[in-house]
Amino acid sequence: MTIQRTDKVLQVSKLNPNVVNVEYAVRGELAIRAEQLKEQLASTPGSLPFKTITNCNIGNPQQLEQKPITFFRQVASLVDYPDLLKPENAQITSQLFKPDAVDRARTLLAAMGGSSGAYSHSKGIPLIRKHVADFIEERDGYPANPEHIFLTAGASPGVQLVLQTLIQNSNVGIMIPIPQYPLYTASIALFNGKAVPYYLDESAETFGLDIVELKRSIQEARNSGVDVRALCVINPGNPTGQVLTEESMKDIIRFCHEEKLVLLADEVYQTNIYLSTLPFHSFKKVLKSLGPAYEGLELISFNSVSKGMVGECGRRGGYFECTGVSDDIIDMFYKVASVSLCPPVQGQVMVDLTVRPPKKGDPSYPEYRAEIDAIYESLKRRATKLAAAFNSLEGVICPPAQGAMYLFPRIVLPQGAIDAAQKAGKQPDALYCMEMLNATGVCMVPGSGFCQREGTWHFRSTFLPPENQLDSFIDSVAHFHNSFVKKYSN
Ligand code: DCS
Repeated sequence: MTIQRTDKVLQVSKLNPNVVNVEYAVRGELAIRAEQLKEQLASTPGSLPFKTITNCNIGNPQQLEQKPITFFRQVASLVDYPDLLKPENAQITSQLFKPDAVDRARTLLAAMGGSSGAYSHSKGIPLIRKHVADFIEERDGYPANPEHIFLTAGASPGVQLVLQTLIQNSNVGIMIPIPQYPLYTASIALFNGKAVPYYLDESAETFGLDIVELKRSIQEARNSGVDVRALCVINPGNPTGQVLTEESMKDIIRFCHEEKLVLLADEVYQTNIYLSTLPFHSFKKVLKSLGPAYEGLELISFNSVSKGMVGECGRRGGYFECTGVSDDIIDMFYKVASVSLCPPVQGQVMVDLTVRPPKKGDPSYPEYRAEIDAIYESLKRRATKLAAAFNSLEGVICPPAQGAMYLFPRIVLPQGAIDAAQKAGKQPDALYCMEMLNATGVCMVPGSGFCQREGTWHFRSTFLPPENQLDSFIDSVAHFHNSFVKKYSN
């Protein structure tokens, strides 16, 4: 006989309220509807006015046909199936894999004690952390210490580990950009801290970061009693795509120094840079260039294998580097990392490959270079083409992408749409995105999911749809937009 339980222990009203309060738009209402439509297309083909779902809601390049980098996957397969490295398989292996892939796999296997199925050190495999430190040194021209580097399962758990440790109580404030990537609002809510918004200055050209606004924001928060402890900067920006100048980064560092803030630098898009006039500078390099006066500043920088030209989001690899952070704090991070045992070893392998790709003269270099360059050039072309297409729509202003993987156009919605949204209990840009999804199969994220200045509406689209599908993608979005404006203007 089964016992009927009428009063479940697990009820929303009895859960951790911080969990209940979390919102995460890139995987929210729109993404859920997109999944339903995908299932409908599979079970009842022809039942919808489109044939496929195009997921522009998330920066997930390989979901949209981007090919993995051959060398990376070769090493990953050899590491996962080391029988291929046995002498009796040498002939097959040499037909399929270049010698540098075989060498790298052997080195990595030795560094992980022989199997990718074993737990590693909780901060990540020491050799890979050493390679990350070498990469940072070469990138910035300043030394990096492997003991100050933590490998993580993508940048997200790194950000969460740091926020969780930093948020001492519910009065601790973390400054975040608005618009922001919702990892920040969601994690701050989860750990019961206070998000302290600073607004990026939107123009037709870009989203600027202004020190006057940082001062306003911290002043306002402190006046209302919030204990502001850290400033988060996303550079290049998500969803806003701006790239900071070195001057502006120096101002931010000085601001953090004066205000006694930890600087959290989210640099996951550091190779997604599209203008030669706006190169990427790491906060670590700019901080070091300012000399001993700023030595004391605490900086934590994040990177990931999910972005760039690598796009290996599903492998879950990333790292963070601590600069100017005391050893006892690093020990606390280590303790928390140990609770999750270790980051995925496959993700760590991807970090190794990302920071130590084939070099000129290596057998795999020509193919590697060609693949990276092709992805980069294509991303740049798609960014430009899509921004132009958005700008040609009535009531839409779209700054070009200086970096990252997204466009974040501002949209002026007809009053009819705003009224209809209010009636449906939705944000107007959420209504726009939902109607777009239902009409075209294109899934974007409304600006309200990233927060935005009150009274403005946006949507975020990746520019990741394959290049050969971009024209039809643009046509269907433009067709939808015109019908939407017409429908709600009457
Ligand atoms: N930081 C920023 C600014 C991001 O955009 C993302 C992912 C992350 C961190 C975390 O990525 P990983 O954990 O995979 O390293 N961006 C999400 C987005 O906006 N679309 O796709 C995922």
